[in-house]
Amino acid sequence: MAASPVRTPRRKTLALTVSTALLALTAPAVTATPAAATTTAYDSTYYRNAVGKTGTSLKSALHTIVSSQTKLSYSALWEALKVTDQDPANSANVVLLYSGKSRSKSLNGGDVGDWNREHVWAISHGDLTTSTGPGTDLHHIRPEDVTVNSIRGNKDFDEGGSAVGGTSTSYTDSDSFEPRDAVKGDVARMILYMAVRYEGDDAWADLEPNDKVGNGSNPYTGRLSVLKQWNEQDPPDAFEERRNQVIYDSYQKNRNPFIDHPEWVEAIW
Ligand SMILES: [Ca+2]
Ligand SMILES: [Ca+2]
Repeated sequence: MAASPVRTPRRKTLALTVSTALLALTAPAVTATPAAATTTAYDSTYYRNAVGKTGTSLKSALHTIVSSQTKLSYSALWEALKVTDQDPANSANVVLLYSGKSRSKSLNGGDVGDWNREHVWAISHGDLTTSTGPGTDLHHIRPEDVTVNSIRGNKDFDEGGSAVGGTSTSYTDSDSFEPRDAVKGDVARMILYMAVRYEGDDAWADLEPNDKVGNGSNPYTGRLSVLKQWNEQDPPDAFEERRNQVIYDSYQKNRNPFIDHPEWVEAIW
């Protein structure tokens, strides 16, 4: 990794604090703006048993909804990722999650310079394996440069560290990884999808977020307070929404509820 500036956590910037304070002088009860309530075309159909609920009742309803799905094999992920993560500006390429680079679809593999299958919920956190199940769930698997994927390893997500070689905007330190700003919310929504989808009522571990880093092989991923912040600062964009739709229409027949309704993150956690 090249020498690079060390970045310190910036969970709340001075600028935000000052501007909030100034706003407080001129307007009553101004607080950090949570993700706005949204309505989608699926509210009266796919989400009809979840709309209006909060807390564990919402989480339970969403678990039932998203658990009805088609499952892919590990090998089938290669071709699926070429569709779900296609570069909108170049249909011969995929966009790599953490580096943001556009790379030829044909460079899938395990050599330096290739892209491979990054498990955003790290395989070791709850022993996902690559058998059909959470370890092959397309909702949290993204193309990434082989070397960058290896640097992320099984680290939890948090802010801070040094710039990751091969990317200009992702950071890492000894126990955590910070994705580039444009995908911070994507990462948060993928982790929280996994928490709702996998509740320990099948052959797999009950996956849950917590507010720690260094979770190792435990079925947890952190840091929840940071993921919640990322969900708000990076709302779903056209790329993420298209991806959710393609997975629903063409592969798994289930949706990531937090892409459709980012405000459900706060409603549950
Ligand atoms: Ca994003
Ligand atoms: Ca769970």
